[in-house]
Amino acid sequence: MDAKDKKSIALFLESAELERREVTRITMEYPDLSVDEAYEIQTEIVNLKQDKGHKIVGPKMGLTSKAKMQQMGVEEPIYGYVFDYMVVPNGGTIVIDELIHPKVEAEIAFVMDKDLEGPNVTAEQVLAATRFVLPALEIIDSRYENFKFTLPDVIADNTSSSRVVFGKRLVKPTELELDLIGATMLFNGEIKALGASAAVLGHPAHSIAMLANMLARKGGKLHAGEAILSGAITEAVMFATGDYVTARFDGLGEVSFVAKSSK
Ligand code: OOG
Ligand code: MG
Repeated sequence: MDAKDKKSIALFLESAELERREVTRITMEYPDLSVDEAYEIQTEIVNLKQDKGHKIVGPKMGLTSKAKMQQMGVEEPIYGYVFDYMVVPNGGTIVIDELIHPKVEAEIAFVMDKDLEGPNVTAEQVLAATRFVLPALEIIDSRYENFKFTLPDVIADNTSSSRVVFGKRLVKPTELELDLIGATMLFNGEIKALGASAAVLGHPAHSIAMLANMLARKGGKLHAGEAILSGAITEAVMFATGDYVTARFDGLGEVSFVAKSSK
């Protein structure tokens, strides 16, 4: 696969996002697509978005729990990027017809005080470099038919990044047992999913350390001030117009949105 192919796949996936269209997964046409090539396609998508003036809010980790890896039929965590136009204010509206077949999951986000560069970054170093953690709801929306993909497919598709809602409570990581945070996700007051933060690679700081180390392979790093999603604590659940979605986290408060149709 040459650079031109990677650019055209990036355009194909980005237009699927912007036109809210599900598409056949790219490994149907390119069955030998490697993980490295998939990250190069992802980089092309990041370039396309930056060329349009969109800013990176932060990188995100995905597929960090056994449950998630099983749910999606893949074997290793992945990373992608969240952009400014994806952020919805806490309590705000997700316009459902802007999206294809969105799902929501509860996560803990980290904001770094200092840049952090791998390799060999540890969870302890992450905690020492963290300004605060905050609760989040991530809305993922695979551009692929039926939300079905292989590992290279989902990496190329910027790890299904679509929307994110951050909570308001900012807490120093040392004030919490960050691996023992219980979270519930409710739709219209009814529990739809629940979990504990240890689901995220044993400890969410471990996920952030792994991210720093994965980025280092490409000369990248975590930047001070970025809001970084550490990966889903709960399973991802489909929602529909009219749903009022809330996640409640032990020690971190709540975060919510309402799903509406533009019509
Ligand atoms: C990929 C994104 C997964 C997470 O937290 O696990 C993710 C997907 O499942 O579509 O964001
Ligand atoms: Mg996620």
